[in-house]
Amino acid sequence: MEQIQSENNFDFGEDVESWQAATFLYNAAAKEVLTKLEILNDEFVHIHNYNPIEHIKHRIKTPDSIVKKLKRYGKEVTIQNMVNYVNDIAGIRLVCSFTSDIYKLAEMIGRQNDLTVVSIKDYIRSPKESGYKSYHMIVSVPIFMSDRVVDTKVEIQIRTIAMDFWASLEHKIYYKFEGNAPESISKGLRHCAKMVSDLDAQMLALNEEIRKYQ
Ligand code: 0O2
Repeated sequence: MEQIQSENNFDFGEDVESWQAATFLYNAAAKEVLTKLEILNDEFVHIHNYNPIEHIKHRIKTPDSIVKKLKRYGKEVTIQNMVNYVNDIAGIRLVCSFTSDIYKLAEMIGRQNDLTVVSIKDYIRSPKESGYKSYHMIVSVPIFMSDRVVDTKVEIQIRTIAMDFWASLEHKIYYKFEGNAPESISKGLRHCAKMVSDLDAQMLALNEEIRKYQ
């Protein structure tokens, strides 16, 4: 078998077949990481009788969204630039009940020997000005093909149900107003973000109290 290559130095070329090769890799990487996360969740249930993941969503970024992102970065729209600069082509979202689950999961993911954590953005400890909270990890996973191994990136977003609810609405509003929502709406969102943080903190405290009785 050929040596390991990273997706960045894997030659994709610039035709339809190259696009198919790239999407094949991202689909494979998403499947690989999804299976890993499901196994981690099952193991956790087996040992602790507790489910840290409420549900999992995944998607492959649409070509339209990839092009928008490359333009936002001021990059020429090429397959090689997409691979080099767009880190969230394969995206997995883990939705949990409690903030503490987020850090448990992040730690478990970080301990996996066959995944490399490329970067972390903790928008929970440092929320965005809009109020956005979520924990983002870019991991790289080796995809074993018949003649070579290619390390491929996957973005894992981890957040609570409440954070996810907020982010879905904010995402819709962001796109509706193309990033220029009226101040009353932005203010309303910041107010809701505060309520989401309070709700998460109170639910966590309640859950910890309940656990003392078990
Ligand atoms: P879409 O339309 O959801 O795909 P960088 O790593 O700094 O070059 P990037 O990739 O924007 O830039 O990193 P980041 O901040 O980790 O964001 C990755 C994704 O997280 C975004 O992808 C969004 O899906 C989500 N996200 C980030 N910030 C916000 C936010 O303020 N509100 C909401 N609702 N989602 C957010 P895209 O490609 O920007 O968007």
